Amino acid sequence: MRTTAQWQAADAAHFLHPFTDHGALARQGARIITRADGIYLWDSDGRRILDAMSGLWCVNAGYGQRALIDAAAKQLAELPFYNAFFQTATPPAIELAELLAEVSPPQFQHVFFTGSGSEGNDTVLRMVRRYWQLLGQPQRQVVISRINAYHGSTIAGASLGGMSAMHAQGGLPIPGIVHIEQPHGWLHGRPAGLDREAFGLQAAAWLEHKIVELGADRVAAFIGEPVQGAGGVIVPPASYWPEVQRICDRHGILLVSDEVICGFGRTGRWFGCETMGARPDLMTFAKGVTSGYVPLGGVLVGERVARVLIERGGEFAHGYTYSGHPVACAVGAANIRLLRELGVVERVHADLGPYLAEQFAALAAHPLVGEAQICGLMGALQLVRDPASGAPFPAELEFGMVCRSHCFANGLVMRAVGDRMIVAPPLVITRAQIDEMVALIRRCLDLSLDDARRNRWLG
Ligand code: PXG
Repeated sequence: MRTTAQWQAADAAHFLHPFTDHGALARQGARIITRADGIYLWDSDGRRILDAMSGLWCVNAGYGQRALIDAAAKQLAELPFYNAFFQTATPPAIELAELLAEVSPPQFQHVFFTGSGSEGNDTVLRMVRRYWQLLGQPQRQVVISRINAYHGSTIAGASLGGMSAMHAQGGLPIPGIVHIEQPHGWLHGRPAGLDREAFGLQAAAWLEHKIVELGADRVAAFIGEPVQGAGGVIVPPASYWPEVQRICDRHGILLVSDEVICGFGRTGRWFGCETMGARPDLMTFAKGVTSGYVPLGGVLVGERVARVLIERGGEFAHGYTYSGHPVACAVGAANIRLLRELGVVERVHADLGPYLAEQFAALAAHPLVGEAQICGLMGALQLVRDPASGAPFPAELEFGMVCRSHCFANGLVMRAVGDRMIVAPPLVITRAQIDEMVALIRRCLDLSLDDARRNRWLG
């Protein structure tokens, strides 16, 4: 086995990482993760780390699940690959399609498989435009999305997403994609005189304004994450999604729920749209479908769209080599069965989610925390200079990164999105492990507060 320094040198010499400043990486050296079990990781120096991010929001069933490992090994030995083109199928892809229809809301009976969430959203863009073309309304091309949304990193995914730093690198978004503001009350300064639910209705109305401005007959679909994940776990007011649904219905526009993070139990239901009270026509999924053990994504296609594609569509000229990959689908099927057997989704809903919410409510009293939000087992702490006024730290301090460094040093993985500290632990976490996680978070907040005091950064 190589030493950590040897791994780091080889890494810096050859491996271009995603979303990484390679100058900084080469100077500091990558953290090398070598194994995992349950909710814990171990690095190449043998240090144990509590993975409060489920890898990258995906290891819903936790690490080391025998059922998933065995499903992959068995399928690799039996049939490691065959495609789903040219009127062919493999048993794992059929079984997973069947299981997905069972666990998703009743309008979903069909699935299109991809290799990732980004590819899933490319499929969404192709599919919604094809749908309207088949209905004789080819001018319905525009997809409305939201600022700060994350829908992936392919050309279509990054265009649908609302990340300005991504748009700035490479002339995005592509034509036909427009963005409205997100339902982020904190960012919008909790508009004076509006309570949370009234703000949710106002934020939904921004969608209707955009539809009217564009002309409804040009709009194909609206896409959104039930809870914006990579954008900082922005939990919308309860009034938001039902109102978005009404607006889409009123204008005949397709509603797409990007469930790549929220799917497979994260919010305490199988899909985030169920928690949020929406009835989408399409759902993008990835990550939690296999608990991240192997790459797999796809689009659940509601009957409104599926019937048109199947009955009037002829050939949909779209697909990927790995659409319905048998090993990925075998792991996906084993994962859904395991989540069911363990009753994971129900436990997040009835026990773990409310328990984490209680703990986060207590953290909200910490002198650095301006806002604490939880939905199921995803949560955010907004760090501020002054909780009373909500005054933020100056952006150039990158205070979230200060806190994140303390997390790393103390054996905890949290994500920093600006000054929002994020958790999304594996759904198999126990109450005792939530206590351990929250104690670590509190310690890291205290250490960050010491830094802020020492450097006179507080308001
Ligand atoms: N939609 C959503 C809602 C996502 O969160 C994708 C699509 C794209 O999936 P793939 O499988 O193509 O990556 C995602 C991915 C972060 C982070 O830092 C989040 C994601 C990916 C990478 C980093 O929070 N989400």
